[in-house]
Amino acid sequence: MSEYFKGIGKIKYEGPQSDNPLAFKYYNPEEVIDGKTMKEHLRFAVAYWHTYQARGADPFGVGTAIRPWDGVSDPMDLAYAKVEANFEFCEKLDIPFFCFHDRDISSEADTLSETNKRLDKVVEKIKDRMKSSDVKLLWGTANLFSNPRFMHGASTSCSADVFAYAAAQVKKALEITKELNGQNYVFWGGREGYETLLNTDMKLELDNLARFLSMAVDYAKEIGFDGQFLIEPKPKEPTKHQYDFDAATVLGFLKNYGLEKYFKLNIEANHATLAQHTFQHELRVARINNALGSIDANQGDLLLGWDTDQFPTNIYDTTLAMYEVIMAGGFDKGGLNFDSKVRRASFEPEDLFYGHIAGMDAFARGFKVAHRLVKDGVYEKFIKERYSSFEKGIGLDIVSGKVGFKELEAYTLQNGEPRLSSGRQEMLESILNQYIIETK
Ligand code: XLS
Ligand code: NI
Ligand code: NI
Repeated sequence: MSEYFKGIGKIKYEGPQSDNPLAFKYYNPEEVIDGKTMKEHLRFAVAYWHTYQARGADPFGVGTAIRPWDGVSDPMDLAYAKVEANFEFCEKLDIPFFCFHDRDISSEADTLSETNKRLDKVVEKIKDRMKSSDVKLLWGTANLFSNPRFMHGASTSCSADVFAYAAAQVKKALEITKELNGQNYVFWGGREGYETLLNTDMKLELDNLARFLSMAVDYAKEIGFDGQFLIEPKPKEPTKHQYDFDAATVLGFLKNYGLEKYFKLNIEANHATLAQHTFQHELRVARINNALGSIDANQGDLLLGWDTDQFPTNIYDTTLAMYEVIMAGGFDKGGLNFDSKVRRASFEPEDLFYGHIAGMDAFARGFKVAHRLVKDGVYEKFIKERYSSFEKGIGLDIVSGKVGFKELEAYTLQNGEPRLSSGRQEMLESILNQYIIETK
């Protein structure tokens, strides 16, 4: 077996004092917190598409990346090389999971049946490599957006043949995800939306999207796939308007079609930014609806209107994200998938390591700060007190449904002007800073 990332050994935890850029400063995979190791709490995953497929191309220039598998031209040899590289990469970084689209692990051939044969061979190779490794599949998905046949969408295409093609592709993607013991299956509707309503039957498209998802639920039952289904909201890009706009929209859609018990959400930080929400907002919406499934860990740029998919380094964001995860009871089948890519000018293989180290340390640190905030009840105590008027008297009558407008008018006529207390936002923000700076 050849080594792909030569000259880079296993990345070790050396602590915050270390000046070795190829070491973890905060992510100590073996450190036990509340009975579980950090590795178990954070459940990091490598995104196949950004790490092994992307080459740094943008609309103004070709790829810049230098990769250890450059020069391998046969599509199967290239696919096998990337499988080897993936396991080596995850093992060197102590990352327990990876995620892929069907077309990341092997490229399309001339026909669907040839494509599926290629896929089977690569899946065999992955299965084989899994025997000697602890690295697992966090989730699989199908790429229903790159091929030109999906120009009008996949399950929301105007063409029934494209709908059928997409169904065939997801059927196979579900089978291989099951075969590889994937913990989840993700639906990200990149082209499930519209460019203009002038040519769009929105009602039919939404109904078809729901039909497609219920076919997936049925087929998963049929083959005994017990992974969690996840929908990944995104408001736009590549399509002008995407139906899975944000967490609240997706939850409303699922309820509308009676699908809510089969799906949870995969929340991506940069998609929250594009929907003009904070990452914390999207996670909170998911959490209070018992639908926080998994996270695509990256960060966007507030000055840019597209998915920059940068490695997450903002400790405030990672802290508040992990706060929501901890309050949701931690990850069950989900995890933190680095849907993140190195910048175009970070073109060397070792930049892939720096990117992941940066993201893992940022989330490890955020997790520790969030853990202290939750343990000390900093915000929960304040919030409980802030809403305490609903625990007694007229407030209790309101929440227990005992009173209506008439009773509330009578109460108010007698009670007079409400007495309020401060929201203390600045004080709470200052405490957040203190925890971020002081947490060891
Ligand atoms: C694109 C999405 C995509 C999904 C998987 O913006 O984030 O990468 O995570 O299809
Ligand atoms: Ni994503
Ligand atoms: Ni994205």
